[in-house]
Amino acid sequence: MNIQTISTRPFDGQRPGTSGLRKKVSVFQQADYLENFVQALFDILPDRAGQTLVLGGDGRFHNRMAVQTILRMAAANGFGKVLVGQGGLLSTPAVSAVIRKHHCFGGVILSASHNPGGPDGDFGIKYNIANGGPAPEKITEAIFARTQVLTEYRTVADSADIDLETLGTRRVGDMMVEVIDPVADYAELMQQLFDFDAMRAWFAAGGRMRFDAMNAVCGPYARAILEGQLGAPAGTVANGQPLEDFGGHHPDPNPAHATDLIAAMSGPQAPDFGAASDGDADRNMILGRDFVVTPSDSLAVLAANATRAPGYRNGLAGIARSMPTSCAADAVAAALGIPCFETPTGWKFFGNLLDAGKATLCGEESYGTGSNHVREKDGLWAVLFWLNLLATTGESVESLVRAHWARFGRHYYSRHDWEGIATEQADALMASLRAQLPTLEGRDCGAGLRIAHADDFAYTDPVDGSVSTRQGIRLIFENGCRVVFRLSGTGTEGATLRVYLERFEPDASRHDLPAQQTLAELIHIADEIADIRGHSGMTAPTVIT
Ligand code: VG1
Ligand code: CO
Repeated sequence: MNIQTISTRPFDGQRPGTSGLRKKVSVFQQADYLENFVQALFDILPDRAGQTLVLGGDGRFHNRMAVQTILRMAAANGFGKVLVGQGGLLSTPAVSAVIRKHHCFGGVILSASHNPGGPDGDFGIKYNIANGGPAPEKITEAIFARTQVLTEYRTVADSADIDLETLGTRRVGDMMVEVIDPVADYAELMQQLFDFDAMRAWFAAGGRMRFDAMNAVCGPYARAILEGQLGAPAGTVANGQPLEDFGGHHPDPNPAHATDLIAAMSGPQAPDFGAASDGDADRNMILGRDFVVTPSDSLAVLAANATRAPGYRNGLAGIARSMPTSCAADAVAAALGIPCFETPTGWKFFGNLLDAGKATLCGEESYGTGSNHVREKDGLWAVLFWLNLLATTGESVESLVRAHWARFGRHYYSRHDWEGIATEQADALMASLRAQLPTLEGRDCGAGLRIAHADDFAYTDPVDGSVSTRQGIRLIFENGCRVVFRLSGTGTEGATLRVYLERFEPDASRHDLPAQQTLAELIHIADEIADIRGHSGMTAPTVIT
């Protein structure tokens, strides 16, 4: 093997955010940019010699080139073998499943998730550890530190691109590369968790579904499982072909970006069940006919009905949710007599709880739901879980959610995103909120809303004791209402302020109100305290979900 050592110099800003390093494609296209990050990663993995790595991405522009680059660097850095998805494709949850099933050392996922793709879009890279989950902060910070002092990287010279299209084994330098079916291991895992016979029967009896894969990586998975194994009619999966630019759309399954699906799910002729997933297939959106399920409610409904799915028949050890996610899951945990953990935003914080057997289901308000079957959130898993519930109860999506509200009360919830704020202005807004914290507790904001508690969320991991601070400003009101402010860690342009709003309504006669109306006072209070309009120079949020 002809190993070549190339000198390089550090790039600024190679610090992974909420979920990996995300930048504009043009940034990643700079000579040595990707190589530096990958070398920094390999450098902090001293035990890598001879190990097996998993590699794949969501198929966005630059995916194929990056796969070839990383294969050459993995060979030059002593890895023994890489399992790479056919065509360079692997969804985020599939990488997690493959790492776990084949006891691999780790995995590299090429994705910027729900961010737009194409030459003018975003690219991203993230590393997952041997448990199949996102690298914890200790590792991402070590990678970043290494990027800042790097002077050279290693690759294999004179190695042509390998064929990623045909399944089978080949070599890059002295390293084995196995091109694997990206769907097989994942589909096998789903069969162990869900009642495939009941779901097959649901379709056979005329149950109708529309799954929008948003021209992202979930298409092949959804087609193989829904249309292939469960007998859903061809065409159930819409936009099932992965495209390098996702057809020019944001592959972001929410009411703002999945407008085609929302339209298709409206009216008496609409299918019974609608769903979508994001760029790397770890997010999900759940819809009934003329009915949208919030992700926080989805987590709570799945938790309350978990024993209906074979994989969860013995019940749940606990539930974990990210801090801004609504407290709907807490109510279920209390009823089940199991713990509910509150973590910072980002799936990496669930890993220890899952590994330790403390939590079985996890969820985030950002359309992320998952369980201990892998160590990532999993879009199609959540969709199959819902389908399993529909098939085994005979209920509709709407009736399941309404029954849930009647039993546990309804947590009205919304997230307002203010995108593209100048970074200094967004930082000033957060600094001002932090400075106000001591004076906020006890403040009467009118409309029966008094702030009982205000803080900057900090988390101590109950398993390894690691502490993460400055995870979002929380205003918790005496009646349980909550407002949370935090800055996004996944964007690539300016700053995005996320404002999370929540109000609990126990009274079943008040479960049919428009969410924005119910939250209007909180929205007003949030704007007043944070002076969002003043800092951003904007008059309204850019995305409301
Ligand atoms: C967002 C979401 C967060 C999620 C993260 C990665 O992060 O809010 O809940 O874990 O994206 O999801 P942020 O920092 O922009 O708020 V994905 O599907 O992009 O891997
Ligand atoms: Co994603």
